[in-house]
Amino acid sequence: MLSAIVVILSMLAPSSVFAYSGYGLGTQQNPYRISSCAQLQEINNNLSGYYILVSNIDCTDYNFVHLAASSSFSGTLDGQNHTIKNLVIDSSGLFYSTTGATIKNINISGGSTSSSGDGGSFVAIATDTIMTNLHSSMSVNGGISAYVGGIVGSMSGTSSVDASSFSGYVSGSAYSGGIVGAMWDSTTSVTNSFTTGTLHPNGAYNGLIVGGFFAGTISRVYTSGTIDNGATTNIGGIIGDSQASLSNSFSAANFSGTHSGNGAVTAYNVSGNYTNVFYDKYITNTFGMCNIGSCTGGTAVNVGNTTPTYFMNNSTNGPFNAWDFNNVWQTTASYPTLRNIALFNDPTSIPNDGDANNDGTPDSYQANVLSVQDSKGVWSTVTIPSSSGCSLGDGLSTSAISISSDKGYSAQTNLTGFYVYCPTSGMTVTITIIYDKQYPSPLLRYYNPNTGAYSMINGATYTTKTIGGIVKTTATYDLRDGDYLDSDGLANGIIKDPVLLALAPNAPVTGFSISQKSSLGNINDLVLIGSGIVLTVFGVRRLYKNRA
Ligand SMILES: [Ca+2]
Ligand SMILES: [Ca+2]
Repeated sequence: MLSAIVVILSMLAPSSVFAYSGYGLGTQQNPYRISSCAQLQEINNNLSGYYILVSNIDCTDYNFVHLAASSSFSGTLDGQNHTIKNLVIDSSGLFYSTTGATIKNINISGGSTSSSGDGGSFVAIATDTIMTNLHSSMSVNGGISAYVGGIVGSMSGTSSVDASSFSGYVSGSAYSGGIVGAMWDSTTSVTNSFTTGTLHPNGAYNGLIVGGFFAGTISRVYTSGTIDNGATTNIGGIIGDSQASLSNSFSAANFSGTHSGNGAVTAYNVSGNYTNVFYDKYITNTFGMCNIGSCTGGTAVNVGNTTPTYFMNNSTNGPFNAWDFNNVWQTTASYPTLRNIALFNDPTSIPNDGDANNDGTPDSYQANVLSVQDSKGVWSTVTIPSSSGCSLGDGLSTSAISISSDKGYSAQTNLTGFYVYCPTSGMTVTITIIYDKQYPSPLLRYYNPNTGAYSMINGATYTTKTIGGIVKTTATYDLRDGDYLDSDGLANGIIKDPVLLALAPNAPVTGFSISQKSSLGNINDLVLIGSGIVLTVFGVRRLYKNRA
């Protein structure tokens, strides 16, 4: 009897443990969708879940408490190239402890944390954790703590940092660094990463990439950052205490102020070895490659300021001959940068300078605002009330549907396919779509991808709004999860809605429609074909007019 009760309770447990405020089941297929600082904080409620950021997040005025304080995070946090702005964390970093976790594709802009032990923007203590495409300009104030890093404090097991950068401020005592405080195991690595930020050492054996390099691999890294406290000695441009392998890297560390007893590459070379390593002799204050211990395998360039641009706008000088400039790095007028950093930039073409719904907040910070450009070049901005708790996603490229013509109607736009993700099933959400110009007598049509049929959207209302000096048509209607406008037909928390704007029958034809069904799976493909037809028709008409 007792064992039966235990079995029943354990079956109930997974769904009753954590009621997430947004959409998601915490699986890779249905990850928890995070669009606010409060939801970021909710990671603490399920430390093995799969999480994604679905918009940028502004954490201004939110008192964030570091995650995974008492047990490790073992899940996945994928920022999907979104930024977390002004994240102020009580201590340690976003996560205190991670084991077997994956953290990727996140930019932390501004904000701060402090630590009284291991600390880092993302993780204080990382075990067997994969960290990729992470960037931070946070202030990580370790003060007199050891093992503080711009990205991560301590790394052990198979932990790795790849394709990441730090441009903030980090302070710590011994074994602190711009990317990592300390690397403990031979299976740890830091690759394809750089620092431009400031390291404020309050003790010895700090480096602008890694403080305590006790084991592991560092390759294809550089620093052009600043070490701003000359009162401490035994600071390295790249590494504080080196006991492992550094290759294909360079130091242009700026020792700001008066310094003595430091190393251009390494402070204390215990047993480190170096391959294809370079340092700017002039910028690094004419320090030797290492301060304590002998080291070989490094090349001094720009001696006496004779080649100040050796590392700039260049992809062939050593160590760049071992870097991937096709996929990972790109040259700039100055030092190289990572290609993935540009992925965090807002698209420049969103209407009204990125605030298409004209509420004063950049849409990139609003999961309830989504702009989609169809292949006619027409922008549709879908908005839902933020109070709904739902978030929007672009469904165009993932819908496996075919398109047929909307007979009797002339399409003014191509399909706008979007998904609404809601915290509970069966919700009704009010949709407002802002089109980028004014249309006379507009009608909103729903396309059913399952039957290929179009239908009128019942109860839709139309008005105009002037945004950025342009008069725009808007359409508003209610959408219920599982109802006739939801293409999946299920009350399941997701609403899939392909719609288009059309003119009534017999209205002047100013657009086009696709005249036959296709089995192609991607609307974009079809729409591109349609655009080609339109261009051809227009071209013929113009030619005809010119001749006439
Ligand atoms: Ca906005
Ligand atoms: Ca549904």
